[in-house]
Amino acid sequence: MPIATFAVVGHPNKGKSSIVSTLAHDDSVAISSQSGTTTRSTRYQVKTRHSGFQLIDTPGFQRPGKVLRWLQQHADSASRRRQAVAEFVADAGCRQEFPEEVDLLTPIVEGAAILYVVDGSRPYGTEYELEMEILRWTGQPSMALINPIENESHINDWTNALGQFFKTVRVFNPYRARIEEQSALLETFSHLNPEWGDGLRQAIADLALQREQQRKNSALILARLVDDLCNYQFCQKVIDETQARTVEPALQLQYRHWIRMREEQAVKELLANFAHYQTPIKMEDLKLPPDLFDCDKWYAWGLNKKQLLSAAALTGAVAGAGVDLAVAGHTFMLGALCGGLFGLTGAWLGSDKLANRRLLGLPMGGYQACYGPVRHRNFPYVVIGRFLYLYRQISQLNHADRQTLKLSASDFQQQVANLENSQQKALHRACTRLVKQKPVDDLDQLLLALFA
Ligand SMILES: Nc1nc2c(ncn2[C@@H]2O[C@H](COP(=O)(O)OP(=O)(O)OP(=O)(O)O)[C@@H](O)[C@H]2O)c(=O)[nH]1
Ligand SMILES: [Mg+2]
Repeated sequence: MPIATFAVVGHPNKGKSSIVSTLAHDDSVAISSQSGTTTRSTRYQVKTRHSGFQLIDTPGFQRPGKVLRWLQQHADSASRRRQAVAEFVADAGCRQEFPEEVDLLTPIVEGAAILYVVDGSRPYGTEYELEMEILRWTGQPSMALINPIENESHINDWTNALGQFFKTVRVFNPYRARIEEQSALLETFSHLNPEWGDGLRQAIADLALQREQQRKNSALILARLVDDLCNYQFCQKVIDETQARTVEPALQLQYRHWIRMREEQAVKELLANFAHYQTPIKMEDLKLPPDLFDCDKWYAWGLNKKQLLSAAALTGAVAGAGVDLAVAGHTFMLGALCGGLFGLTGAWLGSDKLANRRLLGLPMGGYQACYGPVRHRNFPYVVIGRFLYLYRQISQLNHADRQTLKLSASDFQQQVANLENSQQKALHRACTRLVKQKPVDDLDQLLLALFA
């Protein structure tokens, strides 16, 4: 099957590389506000399961007027124009004098279709007609893309002008276009050359399946994360209880360090799952309220108090589920949820009510002092809530958009509330098992419902 190939061309600094980056899902494409960032044509292969296509990022036109004059001198009739462009790119003198134009026209002469990119936030001007005229001389299939870089003020003018040169004109914002809009654009490309139609349609179908696979992978990454975090404990051999007390701060530090690292690792896996390899994201930079150890603010990320209570009731974890929730929430249940669950070895618990600390006798003599695992009922929900939040940001992040992720409050609680009753129940049952360090079968399948 012939591989569909598209050369993305236009004026410098109009978002050509941005469009390539987003459509190829490739964040290695160089993008910058500096005009002339792309200096050589670069081919990006998009490989899908059964098909694929190619996008060629190109340098912008630099001297279209002079190039058009050269072409006009080498073609005395319309039938010679295509040949004149081929001569232009093969000419050593032209390569010297017009390196950008030779570079950008070469893939087109070799058979690529043309995607001509303009900025819809800047006014139309006749200077662009020189470029469009040169492109028309190549005789290759073509369409125009209006990228509204800052706003959409001049889209109408552009649409009218571009319609004179291109049969198809589309508005496409590489920073904002959602995955459905990207697929719709690829669908438009499939009409440019009938020979490419089947291959491109197959690629579009493959990409949809890939998206679904990414969703499943995300649920799997989360399942491993929440399972690991809920089971983790850090232990050290000690001689007696006095020594255990001295090492406790160190144990706690190690414990927290590992938990943080593990969460960061999951975020990296999530980024890689969506082919974001360069996105600079550090958990400290996220400023997510709260951090994983801020028990008081957990209700913002996990479930709120009322939901936690009804979760407990749903799974039969609380005796007397008929207790008035409002009253319970303010009085004894709060104690039960935020502190009481840790009550194993009173002397060890003191101020920090987050995790277990234990001193276990060892068969060979001496003791083992352990920190963790977290027993707070809300802990798995908090882990899940934070991860889902990041999932939403990352799965919708276009590869051209290199800004830091923008963060706002999570609506995890709403998401849980929207689940079907049976799903809620299964989730609550799983979380109850997790905080008791019991294994949960098919945890990823169960979590998948939250990745809608
Ligand atoms: N906000 C926003 N910025 C955009 C968009 N498209 C491009 N830009 C910005 O416009 C500038 C140029 O983008 P590039 O994709 O590098 O443009 P180019 O046409 O490849 O530029 P050259 O390689 O220099 O010819 C960069 O600063 C981009 O961040 C967009 O849709 N939205
Ligand atoms: Mg570029």
